[in-house]
Formats: sequence, structure tokens, C-alpha cells
Amino acid sequence: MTTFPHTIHFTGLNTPVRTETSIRNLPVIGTLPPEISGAFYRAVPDPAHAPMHDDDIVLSGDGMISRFRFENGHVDYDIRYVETERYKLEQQARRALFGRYRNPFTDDASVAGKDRTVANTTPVWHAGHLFMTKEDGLAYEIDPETLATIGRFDFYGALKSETFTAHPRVDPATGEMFFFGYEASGLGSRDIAYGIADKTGKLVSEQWFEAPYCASVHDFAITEHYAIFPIFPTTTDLARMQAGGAHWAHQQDLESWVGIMPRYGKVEQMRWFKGPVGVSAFHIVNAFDDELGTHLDLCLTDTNAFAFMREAGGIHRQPWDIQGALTRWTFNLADAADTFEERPIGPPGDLPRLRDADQGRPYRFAFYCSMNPQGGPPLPGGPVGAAFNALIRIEPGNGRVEMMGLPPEMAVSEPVHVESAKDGHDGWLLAVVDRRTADEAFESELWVIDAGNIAAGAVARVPVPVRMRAQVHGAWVSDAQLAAQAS
Ligand code: V55
Ligand code: FE
Repeated sequence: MTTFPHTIHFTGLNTPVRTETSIRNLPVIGTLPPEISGAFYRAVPDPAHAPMHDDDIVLSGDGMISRFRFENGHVDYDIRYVETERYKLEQQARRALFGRYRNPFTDDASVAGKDRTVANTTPVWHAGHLFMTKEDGLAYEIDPETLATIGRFDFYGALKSETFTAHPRVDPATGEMFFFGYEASGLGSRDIAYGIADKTGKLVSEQWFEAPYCASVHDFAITEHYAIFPIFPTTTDLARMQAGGAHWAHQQDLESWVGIMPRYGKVEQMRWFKGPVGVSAFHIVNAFDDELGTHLDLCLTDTNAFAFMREAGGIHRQPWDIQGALTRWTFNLADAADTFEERPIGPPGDLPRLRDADQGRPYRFAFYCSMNPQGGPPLPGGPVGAAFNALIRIEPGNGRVEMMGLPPEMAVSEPVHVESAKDGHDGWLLAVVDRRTADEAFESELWVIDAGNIAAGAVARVPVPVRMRAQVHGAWVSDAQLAAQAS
């Protein structure tokens, strides 16, 4: 098969681009704030080959590492494939050899036992190294300058877990990276590895614990004192996978759980709190401790946001019928009860972004993607098939919500936050904005937005003269961070 299926996963903003390119000196409309100097790395799934199965999905797409480089008032653009073992095997064969999403029982026999990950979810910067991550395997290290793939990263042989999350958390004060890997000992296992790498990148701790059931665990959180593992009822079944079926199926009647342990403690100290049935969250904005307790702010929905995970569980709901809110769960760890409090703190949405310096701390503001009530029907594209068309700024301390709502036929990807050196300035956001110009024609721009005044829209726009496929997550790496890597 050499043609792509005509499904939401391969059309609209999800149309495969499959092009590695480098463009210097992109045009700039407006004025770039000179203090924005560094690299905006983006993870873009883009299938190099037509899939083996017509029901394949965006999340299977080969990872591409993309970069907007801001330097002396110029902006450069590069995008390259992550040369995973899977990518190289398929390049050689000139066709897809790996089958359905996270189901090795559907692969071509020639690739049995090979690394299936596509490293397509989050660019991660830690201790002067750049990685591309996906939760089903280990990270791949990337050269931050050339974007060449260095190889699979196992902490220099030290990591025992077979997997590494796409959402590690870096403590801004200590420089440590806290992370986990689930299905740590293989498909369908309940083992979760909890790890800490010190500020030099050395693995200093890896402990394993068992989840209440084998769930899709996309994100976790740290505070200054705790590590927090939310478990939502999207579960796996080895027999179903062996029969060629889905890795994940959401279970609307099963309870959720939250495991909390001291972040430098022993996994035996984990306390499990019982959460609502059927709910789901992929991304956590932040967590922190204060005099009221330990707070977990998450993008919560009343079922799984991915249609393919709902449908495998026999749940048939239209996307617009899914309820959700930015939600705060508050735990009283001084109390012995296994319950917690819940309250909404913002409109529904996902893809949250926090100042790096606020990680695990009380925070004044954060951002995430949402839907503009005046934005018309969403553009087809992105991992769930409908692109966001609004950016939200939330101040959880006072409930203030601001929005950058896009007009119809436009979409916004997850932003990154760039710190400002000016006192009292909230910094800048960078985000890719797409516009549909004809039925299947799209144009993309990188927008620079004042983080303190998002409703004003872009202060500068950088049109990109090539097609761009929808991104998942991104990372901003400042010049200072890049320089530390070079030395
Ligand atoms: C997510 C993304 C993934 C994945 C599982 O954002 C979950 C959620 C891009 O790949 O494999
Ligand atoms: Fe994610």
C-alpha cells in the first residue's frame, strides 16, 4: 500500500508532509522582541510511509523534530525525522512494517522484537541534552544543533524501565528531572518506574511500584515535597492485543486513583486516593503545596478525549458532548482519609503550558488551548482530530480568564513560554497558528504573543513557506541553556 487512508488522521492539518527541510531567514511581520533568543523545538508526528492498516491513527506517525531558531532578529526553520530503529527499518524496506498503535502482534514478522517507538510526543531538554520522547519506549537523544538523531537513551545503561514518559518534570530550583515509565516491564504490566536524574543528567534513583490496574498514564506531577501519579480508567488487555485489537479501551464504570508519595521518599510510602469513575485527563497544568493542602490542577474530562480509546471501550459519544473543565483536586495529606476535594478553576481545554520557574510551586498564571465560542467549527487536525482555536490565560489565584479567540478557519497549537528579562513583564508565548485558505489548503505562521495580553493577538508573525503537519508538544530552550550545552 502506498496511499494514505482518507480519514481524519491523514487529511486536513493531519495530511502527511514527509519532508525534511531547512529554511533560513523567514519573513517577519511586525516586530520581534529582541529578548526572544533561543530555540523553539516541536514534536510533529508525520508518517514516513502509508500505514499497514487503514484504521491507523495520528499517534502512530513517525516523530519529526522541528525547530524555530531565533537569533539576532532572524528566525530559521528546520524539521527532520527522528531516526528511530523503527524509522530506519521501514526506510530500508520502503514500506510500513509496524502495525497498529502500540500492538506488536500486528507487525510484520521481520521486525519482531525491534523497538516500536516513534518518539513523536515531546521534545525534552535536560542537563544540556535534547530528547524526543514517547511513552511507549525510551527517549531518543537528538543533536540540538543539527537535529540529527544520536540514539536511544537509557541513562548510559542505568535505566531498567522499558519506557520513559513524554512528560517528565524538571524542578526549577534543583535542576533535577523527575520522571516515570509505565508498562515498565512490558506490555500490559502494572509496573510503574519512578525515576530521578540529577542536574547533570545522571540517574540517581529508580524505584518501581504497581498501579491499581494497567492504565494509560500520560502525565504526572511534582510539588516541592511530593510526586503525584493520577491513574485514569483507560486500560489494556493482553488477550485483546494478541487478537490484533486495541491497546487501550476506556472503562466508563471504573474508578480513577491518585498515588502520592514524598518525592524523595520510598515507593512503599505511596498513599492511594480514590477518584471519580470514568474520568480522564491527559495533561496536568501544575501541582503545589500550600497551607490548604496539596493541589493538582488538571485538564479533566468526563470520558477519554480520544475517540479510538472510547470506541474500543464501547463508549459512543460525540466530541461536542464531552464535558470537562480545568479542575483542582486538593488533598489533605495530614488526614488519613482516602478522599479529596474537587472544584473547577477554568474553562475546558488541554495542552497546558506553565512558566518553567513555576513548576511544582504556587503559580500566578498558566496557558492552555481551548475552543472559541465564536470560532466556528474546528479545523480537522491534531491528535484528537479537531484542532483548538483559542488560547486561554488563567490566573487560578483570582479566577481571571483571558482568551485569544481565533476567527473561523483557524487553529492554534500548544504554546511555549519565553521568560522576559523586564521586571513585571509576564514574558512571551510562541505558538503555531494555521489557517485554511481553500478546501484542503492550509497556511501556517508562528505567532509571538505578549503573555500578559494574549487577547491582543500576535505582536509579530512569522509565515512559514511550507506545509506544516499538526504538532503535539514543544519546548523552549534559551540561548543561555544552549550555550551551557555547548561548553
Ligand atoms: C498522547 C500523545 C501520544 C500518545 C499518547 O497527548 C497520548 C496524548 C503523540 O502520541 O502516543
Ligand atoms: Fe502530552
